[in-house]
Amino acid sequence: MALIRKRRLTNQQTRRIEAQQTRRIDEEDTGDGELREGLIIVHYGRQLLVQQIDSESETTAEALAKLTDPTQTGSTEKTIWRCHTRTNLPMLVTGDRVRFQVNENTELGVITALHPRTSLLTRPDRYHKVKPVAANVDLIVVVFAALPIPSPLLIDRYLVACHQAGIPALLVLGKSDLLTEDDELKTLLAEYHGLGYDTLTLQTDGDLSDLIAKLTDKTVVFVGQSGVGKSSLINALIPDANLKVNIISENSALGQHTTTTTTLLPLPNGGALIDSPGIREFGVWHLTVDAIRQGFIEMYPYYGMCRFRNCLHKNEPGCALSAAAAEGKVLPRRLASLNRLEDEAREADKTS
Ligand SMILES: Nc1nc2c(ncn2[C@@H]2O[C@H](COP(=O)(O)OP(=O)(O)O)[C@@H](O)[C@H]2O)c(=O)[nH]1
Ligand SMILES: [Mg+2]
Ligand SMILES: [Zn+2]
Repeated sequence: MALIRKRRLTNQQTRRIEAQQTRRIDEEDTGDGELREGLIIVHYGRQLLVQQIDSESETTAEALAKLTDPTQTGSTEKTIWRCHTRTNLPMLVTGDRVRFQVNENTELGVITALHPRTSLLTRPDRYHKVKPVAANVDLIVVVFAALPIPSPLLIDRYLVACHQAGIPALLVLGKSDLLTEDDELKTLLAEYHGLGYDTLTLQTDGDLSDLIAKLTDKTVVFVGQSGVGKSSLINALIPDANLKVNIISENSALGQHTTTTTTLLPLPNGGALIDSPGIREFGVWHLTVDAIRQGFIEMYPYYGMCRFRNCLHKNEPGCALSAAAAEGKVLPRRLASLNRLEDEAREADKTS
């Protein structure tokens, strides 16, 4: 992803950016030895753990593939460093790619540069300010299941949030052992597939090879209602995932905060998983009307086609969206979702 983005820059732009970064590093040079390339694998507040990698040009998956599992005992070389960050950098998060230096005496690192991000996941903090939680994620796995009973509206919300973040979604219908022959959830999943979303049906103790194939070499997060089976799936993909998170946190003396850290773990077949309670809250907060419209991709041909500019698409005369729903060109359920989310957004704007 980083490479693709770079190619879009002109050579001149690239040189200018490199010059800026180099200058910043010269200024910040702590005199603590070589410049290293890194991947942030844990962040908790201002404390960060950085996995040293070979080069800036590698993808995160390529970089991780070369490393021995840091949680395996017997690995001799130290490759994970506890770091703090320069105050002139933006708030850094798990998944970020950085340049850093290590003080050989204290074994503490200083992050001196942040490489361009391909994506950034955010969530509101307790003061309703937007807070970054993970960077460079390239796939969001939205999990739902027969139990707890899913809300299609919630799935639509997640999809809007994925669009807003500019990250593709994979819709997973889990706990397939609970599905009946002609389960309406199968129809629901097929509808999303029909809209162009990638979908998968599975059960945690079943064949996960299709899921593994879709995650390979990507940096992914799992989102979805509590109880749908995210942790179970994560543990099936990464044996002892919880234990590994604990080991990494304890090694860094962040142990007491394990439950609130955001951690990156390598996927055994390539790629990485970023997880935290904060990430699981992704997509459930206030969305803007603009983001909501953009998140309903099948409605694009009808936006702006209604007779009245301020049409609310609730059966006003000449409403292009209502007509499309009546003619079966869009799903009435999705139009209802769109209206409901827009109402909610307008209501929130009024009260805030
Ligand atoms: N029937 C069934 N239950 C599952 C499956 N996967 C997980 N569960 C159960 O669903 C419950 C919630 O799972 P958990 O992984 O904690 O969900 P999370 O809250 O999304 O992390 C647990 O009791 C799991 O044992 C599955 O494939 N089928
Ligand atoms: Mg869980
Ligand atoms: Zn309309």
